[in-house]
Amino acid sequence: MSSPAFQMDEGWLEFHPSPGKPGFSVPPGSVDAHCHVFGPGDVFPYAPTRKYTPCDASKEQLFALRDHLGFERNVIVQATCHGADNRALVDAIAHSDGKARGVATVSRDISDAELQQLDADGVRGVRFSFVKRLVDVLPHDTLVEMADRIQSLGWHIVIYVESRDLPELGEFFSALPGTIVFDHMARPDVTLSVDSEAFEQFVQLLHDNPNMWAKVSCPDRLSVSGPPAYDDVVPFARRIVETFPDRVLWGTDWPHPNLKSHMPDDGELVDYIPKIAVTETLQKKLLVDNPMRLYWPEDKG
Ligand code: 0GY
Repeated sequence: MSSPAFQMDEGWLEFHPSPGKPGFSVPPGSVDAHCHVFGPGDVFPYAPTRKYTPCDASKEQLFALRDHLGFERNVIVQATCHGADNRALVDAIAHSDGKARGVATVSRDISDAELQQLDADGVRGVRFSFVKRLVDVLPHDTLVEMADRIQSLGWHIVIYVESRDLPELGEFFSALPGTIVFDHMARPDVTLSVDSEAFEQFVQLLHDNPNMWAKVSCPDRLSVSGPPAYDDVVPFARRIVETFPDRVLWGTDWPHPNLKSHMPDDGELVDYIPKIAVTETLQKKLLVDNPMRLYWPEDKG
């Protein structure tokens, strides 16, 4: 559904209305470390510069999904349809009873006082998209400047980029200070082999830069073989989880913006987790220890 103020894009796929209960029980304290809220547009308007108009996807619906899937916390990531207006994100965190943290998008002219306010609001990182269909201008200069400015806050950087652009951008990312997290394993082409040069390059980038992390999220976005198994993505995610067990995060990506082929059942996405993190130790690192270290360091025993 969209608000009266905004008409969602024609052909927009809405999130699953009644996801199944996962067969896999996530460990206690699990964090869904990549999800979004959209609007509602009549309360938190979508950005004039947006590249898509989604259906509304509220904080209440997100928190209901969290509980249904057995997660305890969310990391809400600012979606490009809200531009650098983080009000919907901040509002969701404020109503989460401390169970949500956020990754914001900021413009270059943000003041130090505004950054500090976002920190007080529960933001712990800034996101930059290098995916050309989602942004007008690639954010090189802002990213360099912001990377320095956020160090004193202890924040990290989230980068959304596609693997085909990594050869050009890898060196640039390697020069950035602090923790860098890549969304969706930098979107590998899963029709290539897991040992292909393209994926090797991503593995090497993480290997060479111990400050770099990866989200092993979004099989639904990367898969060609499709749901519910997403078998073609498994070797890629599994390799990253097993090679860098202390630097991986997982998230539902609810409400799944811009999907074209199908809308995943979020319960089935949870059932994908034990295929990529095959031991209890790996599952706990992926779902609890790593996100807690990055987003709730004060709560880590
Ligand atoms: C995602 C993926 C997408 C969109 C966004 O912020 C966004 O608009 O992230 C996408 O279209 O691939 O991570 O949710």
